[in-house]
Amino acid sequence: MEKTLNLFQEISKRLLQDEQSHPVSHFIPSEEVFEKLDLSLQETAMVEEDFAASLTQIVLASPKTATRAFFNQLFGGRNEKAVLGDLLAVMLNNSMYTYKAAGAQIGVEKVILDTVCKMIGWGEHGGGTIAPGGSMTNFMGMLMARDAKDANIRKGGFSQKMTVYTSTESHYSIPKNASFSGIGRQQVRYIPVDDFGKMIPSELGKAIQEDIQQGFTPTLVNATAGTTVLGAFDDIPAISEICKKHKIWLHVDGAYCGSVLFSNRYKHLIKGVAGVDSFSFNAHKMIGTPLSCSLLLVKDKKHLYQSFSNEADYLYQTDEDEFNPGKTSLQCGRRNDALKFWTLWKSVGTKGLEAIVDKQFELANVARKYVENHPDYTLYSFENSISVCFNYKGIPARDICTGLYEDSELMVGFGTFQDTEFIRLVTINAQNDPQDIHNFFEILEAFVEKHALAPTLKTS
Ligand code: ABU
Repeated sequence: MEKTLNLFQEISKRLLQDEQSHPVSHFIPSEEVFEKLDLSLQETAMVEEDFAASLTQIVLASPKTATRAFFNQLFGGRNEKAVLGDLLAVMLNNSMYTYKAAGAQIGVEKVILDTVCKMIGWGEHGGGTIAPGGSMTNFMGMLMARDAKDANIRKGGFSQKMTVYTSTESHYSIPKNASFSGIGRQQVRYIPVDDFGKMIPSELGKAIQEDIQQGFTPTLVNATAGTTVLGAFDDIPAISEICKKHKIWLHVDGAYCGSVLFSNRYKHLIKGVAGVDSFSFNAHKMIGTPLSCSLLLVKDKKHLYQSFSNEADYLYQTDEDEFNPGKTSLQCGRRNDALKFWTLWKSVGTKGLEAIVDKQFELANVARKYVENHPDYTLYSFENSISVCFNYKGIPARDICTGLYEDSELMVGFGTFQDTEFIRLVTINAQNDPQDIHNFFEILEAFVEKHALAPTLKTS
């Protein structure tokens, strides 16, 4: 093992050096990946040096998500202490279903979940679990909503047509989950949003009324805390009032920006979260742990047991349910996604997590100001968001983003709102500084000039 750990260290050091000189890996077209890299598997063992060379080559050729040039998705950067926790979780290889198999690690996860529940404002009934991503925590929220509405579904299947409500700007996992849950994609109602990308509560109320009149059973409203494109926050108190009136489960998908919970300055964006039924956020997004670390919190943990528990004599052999979280998870074997969050939280404290969240808004303000102050840019996003959406000189966003990627200059993506496509700069890497944001614009502008990209969009 020692030799292998040395190899790990060697390759990691090479990666860190390479990130300095090449913050974006050399672009390899997908149709050439098997030609350019030694990915094939063979019958016989490899000579150790050849193995090390192959592995190093693949590592250095992979997209670099921790550098100052990665603004492509809703994660980025590399937090040392969180990486340490994740590496140790791999070394330990506990499965998080029983105390017997994971011991102290179950305690680690419980402390995180209990502390977050307290921060939300939930009492002793609050609870949660950690799942492999926001789509999965949204799915679990949907299943709990379904079973809370009709407990017989677990045994007898559906006896009524249930409906789900979510905004047109919400995550694409909602229709997928409606199909997995048996509710059905056709029973998802897409509620229109206002000019800021937030669900319009009055439209939600109307849609629910219409469904009731037509004999449907409204079952779940999914509100979003940080929509994927604009980073908008739905109005939780207004939506909550409607849900209470109609006795509908309210889940808040905070995968992207629910971590504002840690910030005294920005937690007003999820005001009212204590009154919802379930809430999820991804610590691998704003908090900056390695992928994945998606928390699902529920106001009353009895719903987790109702929807996900099953007896299994061969598995649950010691300890109370509370210490056997296999009874509240979707899967059986579950990797330890808690330790990386704990090592980060333990090392920097809750104040440190707050600083991480606040920094991202600070960087977004830098980017937004830059866009506002330069006449060649048009801004499409709003304050209180870490997605800064813009176009430059009327040039199609996809031309710039794809060109920057293929030229190995920057990683940034594009999105659409109200029929306009734009570049979406995500300032989620709290290790960046304002200068990195200015560099981003400098590189983009130089790229446009070098390639003489032509405008085809109307500028406003
Ligand atoms: N949940 C991942 C969203 C990916 C993106 O919008 O970049």
